Amino acid sequence: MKQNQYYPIDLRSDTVTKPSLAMREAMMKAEVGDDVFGEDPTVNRLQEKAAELFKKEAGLFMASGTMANEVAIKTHTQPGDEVITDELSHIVNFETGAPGLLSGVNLHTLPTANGILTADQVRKAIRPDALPNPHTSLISLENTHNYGGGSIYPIETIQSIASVAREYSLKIHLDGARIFNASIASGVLVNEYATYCDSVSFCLSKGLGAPVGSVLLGTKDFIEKARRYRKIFGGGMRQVGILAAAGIYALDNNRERLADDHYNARLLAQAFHNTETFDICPDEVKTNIIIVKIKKPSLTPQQAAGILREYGILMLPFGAQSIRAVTHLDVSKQDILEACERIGKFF
Ligand code: TLP
Repeated sequence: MKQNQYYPIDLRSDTVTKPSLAMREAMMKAEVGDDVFGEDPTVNRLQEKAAELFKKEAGLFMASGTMANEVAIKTHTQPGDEVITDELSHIVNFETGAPGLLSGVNLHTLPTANGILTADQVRKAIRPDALPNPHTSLISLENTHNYGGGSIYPIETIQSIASVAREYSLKIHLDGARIFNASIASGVLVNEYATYCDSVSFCLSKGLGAPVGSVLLGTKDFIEKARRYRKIFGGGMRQVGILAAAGIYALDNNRERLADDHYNARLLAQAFHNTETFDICPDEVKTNIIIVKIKKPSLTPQQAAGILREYGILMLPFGAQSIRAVTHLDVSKQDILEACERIGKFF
Protein backbone atom coordinates (compact mmCIF):
# COMPACT_ATOMS: atom_id res chain seq x y z
CA MET A 1 0.00 0.00 0.00
CA LYS A 2 2.62 2.51 1.19
CA GLN A 3 4.99 1.34 -1.53
CA ASN A 4 2.69 2.79 -4.17
CA GLN A 5 2.95 6.24 -2.63
CA TYR A 6 6.69 6.39 -2.99
CA TYR A 7 8.49 5.84 -6.26
CA PRO A 8 11.31 3.29 -5.84
CA ILE A 9 14.89 4.46 -5.42
CA ASP A 10 16.98 1.36 -6.03
CA LEU A 11 20.13 1.41 -3.92
CA ARG A 12 20.56 -2.36 -3.58
CA SER A 13 23.65 -2.37 -5.78
CA ASP A 14 25.35 -0.59 -8.65
CA THR A 15 24.77 -3.84 -10.55
CA VAL A 16 21.14 -2.77 -11.15
CA THR A 17 22.10 -0.08 -13.67
CA LYS A 18 20.55 -0.45 -17.11
CA PRO A 19 22.27 0.36 -20.40
CA SER A 20 21.45 3.85 -21.67
CA LEU A 21 20.11 4.46 -25.17
CA ALA A 22 23.55 5.61 -26.38
CA MET A 23 25.13 2.47 -24.94
CA ARG A 24 22.50 0.31 -26.63
CA GLU A 25 23.24 2.07 -29.93
CA ALA A 26 26.93 1.26 -29.54
CA MET A 27 25.96 -2.36 -28.85
CA MET A 28 23.73 -2.51 -31.89
CA LYS A 29 26.48 -1.22 -34.18
CA ALA A 30 29.20 -3.50 -32.79
CA GLU A 31 31.25 -5.48 -35.26
CA VAL A 32 31.34 -9.09 -34.08
CA GLY A 33 33.08 -12.40 -34.70
CA ASP A 34 33.66 -15.69 -32.90
CA ASP A 35 35.57 -14.83 -29.75
CA VAL A 36 36.53 -18.43 -28.98
CA PHE A 37 38.57 -18.16 -32.19
CA GLY A 38 39.81 -14.77 -30.95
CA GLU A 39 38.03 -13.19 -33.93
CA ASP A 40 35.66 -10.72 -32.35
CA PRO A 41 37.12 -7.30 -33.23
CA THR A 42 35.11 -5.45 -30.57
CA VAL A 43 36.17 -7.83 -27.80
CA ASN A 44 39.76 -7.49 -28.95
CA ARG A 45 39.44 -3.71 -28.92
CA LEU A 46 38.03 -3.74 -25.36
CA GLN A 47 40.79 -6.05 -24.15
CA GLU A 48 43.49 -3.88 -25.74
CA LYS A 49 41.94 -0.71 -24.39
CA ALA A 50 41.76 -2.12 -20.86
CA ALA A 51 45.34 -3.44 -21.06
CA GLU A 52 46.50 0.00 -22.14
CA LEU A 53 44.64 1.75 -19.32
CA PHE A 54 46.10 -0.56 -16.69
CA LYS A 55 49.49 -0.83 -18.43
CA LYS A 56 49.32 -4.62 -18.46
CA GLU A 57 50.41 -6.81 -21.36
CA ALA A 58 47.02 -8.37 -22.05
CA GLY A 59 43.35 -8.50 -21.09
CA LEU A 60 40.56 -11.07 -21.25
CA PHE A 61 36.84 -10.35 -21.39
CA MET A 62 34.87 -12.25 -18.75
CA ALA A 63 31.19 -12.93 -18.18
CA SER A 64 31.30 -11.66 -14.59
CA GLY A 65 33.49 -10.37 -11.78
CA THR A 66 33.18 -13.72 -10.07
CA MET A 67 34.43 -15.52 -13.17
CA ALA A 68 37.35 -13.10 -13.47
CA ASN A 69 38.39 -13.64 -9.84
CA GLU A 70 37.96 -17.40 -9.98
CA VAL A 71 39.87 -17.78 -13.24
CA ALA A 72 42.64 -15.64 -11.72
CA ILE A 73 42.82 -17.83 -8.61
CA LYS A 74 42.85 -20.98 -10.76
CA THR A 75 45.60 -19.61 -13.00
CA HIS A 76 47.84 -18.49 -10.13
CA THR A 77 47.55 -21.56 -7.88
CA GLN A 78 47.79 -25.33 -7.58
CA PRO A 79 45.25 -27.47 -5.68
CA GLY A 80 46.15 -27.53 -1.98
CA ASP A 81 47.73 -24.07 -2.05
CA GLU A 82 46.74 -21.35 0.34
CA VAL A 83 45.48 -17.89 -0.65
CA ILE A 84 45.86 -15.03 1.83
CA THR A 85 42.95 -12.62 1.88
CA ASP A 86 40.89 -10.60 4.33
CA GLU A 87 37.92 -12.25 5.98
CA LEU A 88 35.46 -9.72 4.53
CA SER A 89 36.53 -10.19 0.92
CA HIS A 90 34.15 -10.96 -1.93
CA ILE A 91 35.96 -14.19 -2.79
CA VAL A 92 35.33 -15.41 0.78
CA ASN A 93 31.77 -14.21 1.29
CA PHE A 94 30.03 -13.93 -2.05
CA GLU A 95 31.50 -16.40 -4.52
CA THR A 96 29.68 -19.45 -3.18
CA GLY A 97 32.84 -21.24 -2.06
CA ALA A 98 34.23 -21.29 -5.59
CA PRO A 99 37.95 -21.07 -4.66
CA GLY A 100 37.64 -24.41 -2.81
CA LEU A 101 35.36 -25.95 -5.40
CA LEU A 102 37.10 -24.86 -8.61
CA SER A 103 40.73 -24.41 -7.58
CA GLY A 104 40.99 -26.68 -4.51
CA VAL A 105 42.70 -23.92 -2.52
CA ASN A 106 42.36 -22.93 1.13
CA LEU A 107 41.57 -19.35 1.93
CA HIS A 108 43.69 -18.05 4.79
CA THR A 109 41.47 -15.23 6.00
CA LEU A 110 42.74 -12.36 8.12
CA PRO A 111 40.69 -9.98 10.29
CA THR A 112 40.52 -6.32 9.32
CA ALA A 113 38.39 -3.34 10.27
CA ASN A 114 37.40 -2.36 6.75
CA GLY A 115 38.90 -4.96 4.45
CA ILE A 116 42.34 -3.37 4.23
CA LEU A 117 45.21 -5.76 5.03
CA THR A 118 48.61 -4.61 6.24
CA ALA A 119 51.96 -5.90 4.97
CA ASP A 120 52.78 -7.06 8.49
CA GLN A 121 49.62 -9.16 8.69
CA VAL A 122 50.39 -10.72 5.33
CA ARG A 123 53.99 -11.48 6.27
CA LYS A 124 52.88 -13.26 9.46
CA ALA A 125 50.28 -15.31 7.54
CA ILE A 126 52.79 -16.80 5.07
CA ARG A 127 53.34 -20.47 5.95
CA PRO A 128 56.89 -21.58 6.65
CA ASP A 129 58.15 -24.02 4.08
CA ALA A 130 57.68 -27.19 6.12
CA LEU A 131 56.28 -30.61 5.21
CA PRO A 132 52.88 -30.36 6.96
CA ASN A 133 52.14 -26.79 5.88
CA PRO A 134 50.02 -25.73 2.95
CA HIS A 135 51.94 -23.82 0.32
CA THR A 136 51.10 -20.11 0.32
CA SER A 137 51.07 -18.96 -3.29
CA LEU A 138 48.68 -16.01 -3.68
CA ILE A 139 47.51 -12.85 -1.95
CA SER A 140 44.12 -11.52 -3.00
CA LEU A 141 43.24 -7.86 -2.33
CA GLU A 142 39.98 -6.00 -3.00
CA ASN A 143 39.88 -2.31 -3.99
CA THR A 144 37.47 -0.67 -3.35
CA HIS A 145 36.38 -3.01 -0.64
CA ASN A 146 32.72 -3.94 -0.76
CA TYR A 147 32.15 -5.24 2.78
CA GLY A 148 34.58 -2.60 3.99
CA GLY A 149 32.02 0.04 2.95
CA GLY A 150 33.72 1.07 -0.29
CA SER A 151 37.05 1.57 1.48
CA ILE A 152 40.14 2.33 -0.60
CA TYR A 153 43.54 0.63 -0.32
CA PRO A 154 46.21 3.26 0.30
CA ILE A 155 48.70 2.84 -2.55
CA GLU A 156 51.56 2.69 -0.02
CA THR A 157 49.91 -0.33 1.63
CA ILE A 158 49.64 -2.16 -1.68
CA GLN A 159 53.25 -1.26 -2.37
CA SER A 160 54.45 -2.72 0.94
CA ILE A 161 52.31 -5.87 0.54
CA ALA A 162 53.87 -6.24 -2.92
CA SER A 163 57.38 -6.12 -1.52
CA VAL A 164 56.50 -8.89 0.98
CA ALA A 165 55.03 -10.86 -1.93
CA ARG A 166 58.23 -10.45 -3.95
CA GLU A 167 60.37 -11.50 -0.99
CA TYR A 168 58.43 -14.79 -0.73
CA SER A 169 57.74 -15.26 -4.48
CA LEU A 170 53.98 -14.91 -4.01
CA LYS A 171 51.58 -13.56 -6.62
CA ILE A 172 49.04 -10.81 -6.00
CA HIS A 173 45.56 -10.72 -7.50
CA LEU A 174 43.57 -7.50 -7.19
CA ASP A 175 39.79 -7.79 -7.22
CA GLY A 176 39.25 -4.33 -8.65
CA ALA A 177 35.54 -4.74 -9.31
CA ARG A 178 35.25 -1.04 -8.39
CA ILE A 179 38.83 0.06 -9.05
CA PHE A 180 37.64 3.11 -11.02
CA ASN A 181 35.73 4.29 -7.95
CA ALA A 182 38.97 3.95 -5.97
CA SER A 183 40.91 5.81 -8.63
CA ILE A 184 38.45 8.70 -9.00
CA ALA A 185 38.22 9.14 -5.23
CA SER A 186 41.94 8.86 -4.48
CA GLY A 187 43.47 10.41 -7.60
CA VAL A 188 45.70 7.31 -7.94
CA LEU A 189 45.63 6.04 -11.54
CA VAL A 190 44.40 2.50 -12.12
CA ASN A 191 47.75 1.57 -13.66
CA GLU A 192 49.49 2.68 -10.44
CA TYR A 193 47.37 0.23 -8.45
CA ALA A 194 47.95 -2.42 -11.12
CA THR A 195 51.71 -2.04 -11.21
CA TYR A 196 52.05 -3.81 -7.84
CA CYS A 197 49.71 -6.66 -8.77
CA ASP A 198 50.25 -9.67 -11.04
CA SER A 199 46.61 -9.70 -12.10
CA VAL A 200 43.71 -7.29 -11.83
CA SER A 201 40.03 -7.81 -12.52
CA PHE A 202 37.56 -4.97 -12.93
CA CYS A 203 33.82 -4.88 -13.57
CA LEU A 204 32.08 -3.06 -16.40
CA SER A 205 28.67 -4.01 -15.05
CA LYS A 206 28.73 -2.03 -11.81
CA GLY A 207 29.17 1.74 -11.53
CA LEU A 208 30.32 1.94 -15.15
CA GLY A 209 26.82 0.96 -16.22
CA ALA A 210 27.37 -1.86 -18.74
CA PRO A 211 24.85 -4.71 -18.57
CA VAL A 212 27.43 -7.52 -18.40
CA GLY A 213 31.15 -8.09 -18.20
CA SER A 214 34.49 -7.81 -16.49
CA VAL A 215 38.05 -7.78 -17.72
CA LEU A 216 40.99 -9.73 -16.30
CA LEU A 217 44.46 -8.30 -16.89
CA GLY A 218 47.99 -9.62 -16.55
CA THR A 219 51.02 -10.73 -18.54
CA LYS A 220 50.53 -12.32 -21.98
CA ASP A 221 51.54 -15.66 -20.54
CA PHE A 222 49.09 -15.37 -17.62
CA ILE A 223 46.23 -14.37 -19.92
CA GLU A 224 46.92 -17.27 -22.30
CA LYS A 225 46.61 -19.70 -19.38
CA ALA A 226 43.54 -17.83 -18.08
CA ARG A 227 41.91 -18.13 -21.51
CA ARG A 228 42.10 -21.89 -21.19
CA TYR A 229 40.53 -21.86 -17.71
CA ARG A 230 37.83 -19.46 -18.89
CA LYS A 231 36.91 -22.08 -21.50
CA ILE A 232 36.96 -24.85 -18.88
CA PHE A 233 34.68 -22.76 -16.64
CA GLY A 234 32.22 -22.38 -19.52
CA GLY A 235 33.04 -18.76 -20.24
CA GLY A 236 34.17 -19.03 -23.87
CA MET A 237 31.57 -16.89 -25.64
CA ARG A 238 30.99 -16.33 -29.34
CA GLN A 239 29.71 -13.06 -30.91
CA VAL A 240 30.15 -11.30 -27.61
CA GLY A 241 31.30 -8.02 -29.17
CA ILE A 242 27.75 -6.81 -28.56
CA LEU A 243 28.56 -6.84 -24.85
CA ALA A 244 32.14 -5.65 -25.26
CA ALA A 245 30.80 -2.60 -27.13
CA ALA A 246 28.84 -1.68 -24.00
CA GLY A 247 32.08 -2.05 -22.04
CA ILE A 248 33.98 0.25 -24.39
CA TYR A 249 31.18 2.80 -24.17
CA ALA A 250 31.27 2.54 -20.36
CA LEU A 251 35.03 3.12 -20.22
CA ASP A 252 34.79 6.08 -22.59
CA ASN A 253 31.82 7.81 -20.98
CA ASN A 254 31.09 6.71 -17.43
CA ARG A 255 34.33 6.94 -15.48
CA GLU A 256 34.53 10.60 -14.53
CA ARG A 257 30.94 10.73 -13.36
CA LEU A 258 31.64 8.21 -10.57
CA ALA A 259 32.55 11.25 -8.44
CA ASP A 260 28.83 12.17 -8.47
CA ASP A 261 27.98 8.78 -6.97
CA HIS A 262 30.53 9.36 -4.22
CA TYR A 263 29.03 12.75 -3.44
CA ASN A 264 25.52 11.22 -3.34
CA ALA A 265 26.69 8.42 -1.05
CA ARG A 266 27.90 11.04 1.44
CA LEU A 267 24.56 12.84 1.35
CA LEU A 268 22.79 9.59 2.05
CA ALA A 269 25.19 8.70 4.87
CA GLN A 270 24.57 12.08 6.47
CA ALA A 271 20.80 11.47 6.35
CA PHE A 272 21.18 8.08 8.08
CA HIS A 273 23.61 9.58 10.60
CA ASN A 274 20.97 12.14 11.59
CA THR A 275 18.40 9.49 12.54
CA GLU A 276 17.83 7.72 15.84
CA THR A 277 17.53 4.30 14.24
CA PHE A 278 20.72 4.13 12.19
CA ASP A 279 24.36 4.98 12.48
CA ILE A 280 27.15 5.67 10.03
CA CYS A 281 30.02 8.12 10.01
CA PRO A 282 29.68 10.20 6.80
CA ASP A 283 33.40 11.08 6.88
CA GLU A 284 34.26 7.41 6.44
CA VAL A 285 32.31 7.21 3.19
CA LYS A 286 34.92 7.51 0.46
CA THR A 287 33.19 6.01 -2.58
CA ASN A 288 29.73 4.76 -3.59
CA ILE A 289 29.02 2.14 -0.90
CA ILE A 290 27.56 2.89 2.49
CA ILE A 291 27.07 0.29 5.20
CA VAL A 292 24.64 1.54 7.79
CA LYS A 293 24.54 0.09 11.31
CA ILE A 294 21.15 -0.51 12.89
CA LYS A 295 21.22 0.89 16.41
CA LYS A 296 18.15 -0.94 17.72
CA PRO A 297 19.12 -4.55 18.57
CA SER A 298 15.48 -5.63 18.18
CA LEU A 299 15.43 -4.53 14.51
CA THR A 300 16.99 -7.10 12.18
CA PRO A 301 18.62 -6.08 8.86
CA GLN A 302 15.81 -7.88 7.00
CA GLN A 303 13.19 -5.92 8.92
CA ALA A 304 15.02 -2.61 8.45
CA ALA A 305 15.34 -3.23 4.70
CA GLY A 306 11.64 -4.19 4.64
CA ILE A 307 10.55 -0.95 6.33
CA LEU A 308 12.75 1.17 4.07
CA ARG A 309 11.27 -0.62 1.07
CA GLU A 310 7.81 0.45 2.17
CA TYR A 311 9.04 4.01 1.75
CA GLY A 312 10.49 3.22 -1.65
CA ILE A 313 14.12 2.99 -0.52
CA LEU A 314 15.59 -0.29 -1.71
CA MET A 315 18.63 -1.52 0.22
CA LEU A 316 20.15 -4.90 1.08
CA PRO A 317 20.62 -6.56 4.48
CA PHE A 318 24.41 -6.67 4.77
CA GLY A 319 26.05 -8.39 7.74
CA ALA A 320 24.76 -9.16 11.22
CA GLN A 321 23.35 -5.74 12.10
CA SER A 322 23.68 -3.57 9.02
CA ILE A 323 22.19 -2.70 5.67
CA ARG A 324 23.92 -1.48 2.50
CA ALA A 325 23.18 1.23 -0.04
CA VAL A 326 25.14 1.70 -3.25
CA THR A 327 24.81 4.84 -5.36
CA HIS A 328 25.07 4.63 -9.13
CA LEU A 329 24.33 6.29 -12.43
CA ASP A 330 20.64 5.41 -12.49
CA VAL A 331 20.06 7.33 -9.24
CA SER A 332 20.27 11.11 -9.60
CA LYS A 333 21.13 13.70 -6.98
CA GLN A 334 17.42 14.55 -6.97
CA ASP A 335 16.55 10.93 -6.15
CA ILE A 336 19.11 10.94 -3.33
CA LEU A 337 17.71 14.17 -1.88
CA GLU A 338 14.26 12.59 -2.04
CA ALA A 339 15.60 9.46 -0.25
CA CYS A 340 17.24 11.69 2.40
CA GLU A 341 13.95 13.47 2.98
CA ARG A 342 12.09 10.18 3.44
CA ILE A 343 14.77 8.92 5.85
CA GLY A 344 14.58 12.15 7.88
CA LYS A 345 10.79 11.98 8.00
CA PHE A 346 10.35 8.33 8.96
CA PHE A 347 13.39 7.39 11.07
N1 TLP B 1 29.25 -7.76 -5.75
C1 TLP B 1 27.81 -7.77 -5.65
C2 TLP B 1 27.35 -8.89 -4.71
O1 TLP B 1 27.93 -10.07 -5.08
C3 TLP B 1 27.62 -8.62 -3.28
C4 TLP B 1 27.34 -6.42 -5.17
O2 TLP B 1 26.13 -6.17 -5.29
O3 TLP B 1 28.15 -5.63 -4.69
N2 TLP B 1 34.13 -8.39 -6.55
C5 TLP B 1 33.49 -7.48 -5.82
C6 TLP B 1 34.26 -6.60 -4.89
C7 TLP B 1 32.09 -7.36 -5.92
O4 TLP B 1 31.47 -6.46 -5.18
C8 TLP B 1 31.40 -8.19 -6.82
C9 TLP B 1 29.89 -8.14 -6.93
C10 TLP B 1 32.13 -9.13 -7.56
C11 TLP B 1 33.50 -9.20 -7.40
C12 TLP B 1 31.46 -10.10 -8.49
O5 TLP B 1 30.91 -9.52 -9.60
P1 TLP B 1 29.76 -10.27 -10.43
O6 TLP B 1 28.48 -9.98 -9.72
O7 TLP B 1 29.86 -9.65 -11.79
O8 TLP B 1 30.08 -11.71 -10.46
